[in-house]
Amino acid sequence: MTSQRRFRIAAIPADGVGAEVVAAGRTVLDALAAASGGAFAFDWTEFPWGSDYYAEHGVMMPDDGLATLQDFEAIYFGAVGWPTVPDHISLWGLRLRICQGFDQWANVRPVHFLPGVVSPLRKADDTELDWVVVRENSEGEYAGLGGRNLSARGAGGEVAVQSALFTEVGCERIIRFAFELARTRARKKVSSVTKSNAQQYGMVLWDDTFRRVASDYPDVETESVLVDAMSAKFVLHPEDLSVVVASNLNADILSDLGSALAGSLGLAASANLNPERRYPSMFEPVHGSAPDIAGRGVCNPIGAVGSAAFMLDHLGLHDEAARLGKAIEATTGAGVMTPDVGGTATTADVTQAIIDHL
Ligand code: GGG
Repeated sequence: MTSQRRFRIAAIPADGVGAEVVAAGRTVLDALAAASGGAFAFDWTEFPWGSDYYAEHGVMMPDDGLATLQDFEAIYFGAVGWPTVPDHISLWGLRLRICQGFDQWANVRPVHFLPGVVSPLRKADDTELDWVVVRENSEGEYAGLGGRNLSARGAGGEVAVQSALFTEVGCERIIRFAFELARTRARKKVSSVTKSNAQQYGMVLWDDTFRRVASDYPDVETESVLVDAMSAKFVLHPEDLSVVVASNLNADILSDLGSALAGSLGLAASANLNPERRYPSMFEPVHGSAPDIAGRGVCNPIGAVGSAAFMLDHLGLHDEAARLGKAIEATTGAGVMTPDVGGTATTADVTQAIIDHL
């Protein structure tokens, strides 16, 4: 008799639609586990951290939160941000604290075009569009360096400095990650994105590191593109993209653009990886907490369910991850879609349809 594999997963729905999409993802994963005939199961522990927790405790998560999470094999996250808490406090108090505390330095955000979804980019004669944004997730513009001089407050003379941190180690590891990923793809190409004409220190270090690392991958095509030009390329020549690697801020913006071009932010999945596996990795939809539709049962669960497929891959359940990816495609292909992508289905309808297609 083979023994059952049990995976300890920390669920952090956090704010707004986070609760709805994490519930959807958990339902789908539990259905997959049930269909495995007992081969594997998930042991979920849910943490009530987020903006409501902040209202009660004055912090987004407890001081020993990272120590608590360290014992889990993965973290399944919803979304952070709510109008009652300043965005920089909620983001730094939860999502960035986990990403940086657990050195989840690689944030993988595919731009995936699903069957049946109307996209501003897809034309009738299009070849497959499909690329991945690889986001440096530990430093760059989100290093949290800087300060505000409040001494002149009220007189219109306040000064704030926000620095970006670029280390050669940080640049090299994310660029190598992008090259390794490119080698697994049909189109072996890495596009590196900076604004090094204007940001002449950190981003020139990034460009220099990119050139040096690229010489180890002669089988992979390369290009270095400024972020403004890359934004235009996303819209005008997406067929020329495969792996796009960029700093924390640039990739954050580009991945939202990519998700919108693929049809909706609600579709986009992501993985925050600690590739060395010293710490748990975290899987979350790209979208935020969407206060305008939270609690109405109409948010799109596909970004979160796609992130659950990433988590399955990370846990070694590769066949199940592929099966879940196909079930998502079958669901949108059959026209079962939430209003953000032109459908009339509810979150629960889409979740059930994915389960039915497993
Ligand atoms: N699920 C992703 C999420 O909650 N995003 C909210 C947000 O503000 N993110 C900023 C970031 O990705 O750094």
